[in-house]
Amino acid sequence: MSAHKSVTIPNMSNYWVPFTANRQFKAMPRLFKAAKGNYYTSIDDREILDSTAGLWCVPAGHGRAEIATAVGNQLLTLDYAPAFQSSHPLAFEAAERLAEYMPVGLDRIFFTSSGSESADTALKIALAYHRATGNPLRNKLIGRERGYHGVNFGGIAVGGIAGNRKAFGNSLAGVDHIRHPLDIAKNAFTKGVPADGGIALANEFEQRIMTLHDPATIAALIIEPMQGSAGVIVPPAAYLKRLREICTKHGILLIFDEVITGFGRLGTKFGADYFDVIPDILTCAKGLTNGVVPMGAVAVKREIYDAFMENAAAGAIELPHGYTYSAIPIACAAAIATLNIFATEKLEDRAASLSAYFETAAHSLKDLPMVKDIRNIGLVAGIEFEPIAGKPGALAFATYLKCYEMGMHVRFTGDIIAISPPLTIEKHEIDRIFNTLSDAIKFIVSQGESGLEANRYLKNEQAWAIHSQENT
Ligand code: PXG
Repeated sequence: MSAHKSVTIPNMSNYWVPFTANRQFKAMPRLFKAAKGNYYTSIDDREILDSTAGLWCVPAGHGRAEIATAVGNQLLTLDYAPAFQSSHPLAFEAAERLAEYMPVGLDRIFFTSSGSESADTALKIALAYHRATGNPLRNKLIGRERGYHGVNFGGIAVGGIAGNRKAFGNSLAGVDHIRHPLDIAKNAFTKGVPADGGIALANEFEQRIMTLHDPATIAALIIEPMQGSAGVIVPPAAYLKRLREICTKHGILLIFDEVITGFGRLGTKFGADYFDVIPDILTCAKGLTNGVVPMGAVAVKREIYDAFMENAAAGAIELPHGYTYSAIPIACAAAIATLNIFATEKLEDRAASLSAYFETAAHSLKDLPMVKDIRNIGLVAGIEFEPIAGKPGALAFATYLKCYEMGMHVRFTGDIIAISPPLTIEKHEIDRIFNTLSDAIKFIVSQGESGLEANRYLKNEQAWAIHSQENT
């Protein structure tokens, strides 16, 4: 078996892998060594279909030469310019281009290096805005159950994923959460946006949360238009519009976290465009550079920016906030190249035109055993399993491993599989995604208890190599 000998597994002792069960992973790692288009190559030379666009961040597909060239040239021209008190022309160009891409009115751009930094930046801007405009008592932040706004302290405070919060102490004070809109009992297997219940659910913000807090003390409401990380939660019709009305009525800033929904995922530029609701502040990251250079952005309405400019003393720093890597030249080069690709290839339109086909393919899994719900919008689908008593997440994890063994990368969270391919995906690849997933689920369920044992999926050459070498 000479092919096995060519697989070299690195020493895995030192790297602490994020959001991963490290001991389990290091016993059976999934390592990629190359990527092109909609495919990865695994370290044991297998082609792996990328049904998740990396971590939702590679909308234009892998290995885009336009971006690589722009970044490479930029590195050799101006590698770094101090981000505070000086800058470089490409930062302004990237902001101008992004402003043009944003929903109308959101044309003042603050750059960060990630979605987490964007969330915390947006929350800080909201608090500082109210202070700058003479309302310092507006200092409470409202998030949503099952919301994900990254991993920094502000983001986990307003975020609503219990597992991401409870290990980290007391979090921020003055934070509360509205309910999430997932209602499987009523809406299981809904195709696209659920029709009913949106207004009543949005009204709860006013009727329940505000009565607890006094609306005049609330600075901002932060939500994802579609909740991604917590398992593809599609809001019911009219819900976001009603939330917008309520926020406007009470002077509360509405923040859309579009780290996942931005850059064509729903078949529109942003979720704001899909739902025809314009927030006061919009955050993004991931697809902004096609995932290849860390970069996030916070777009704010011009009035918000102007309020900072008008209310600070002459010569004063209007917003004491920023990062060493805010708008670094290579990130700006990558963002501009990515926006060029979107403009040329109209990837949002491509996603929109594929979404009906994708929806039908996703819902073809409806009658599989253990499948409890299927949700979809644009080029996103969530497949939720019946929970297995005492083994939360085990079926989704086994499905993920089986898919990997079968040559496909999916995401799992709890008992949910999330599919979000590059927007460059082809119809035959959409077929392959859901056929593979269907085969994987059928196989695992047919195996009963033993189908859930992670070790049994160690069947590839990479696994052979791991077990035939000594780890330090
Ligand atoms: N906001 C939202 C809505 C996100 O989805 C972040 C903020 C944080 O971004 P950074 O760049 O700091 O990671 C995210 C990130 C998944 C998955 O598979 C989702 C994210 C990241 C990794 C995996 O659900 N979302």
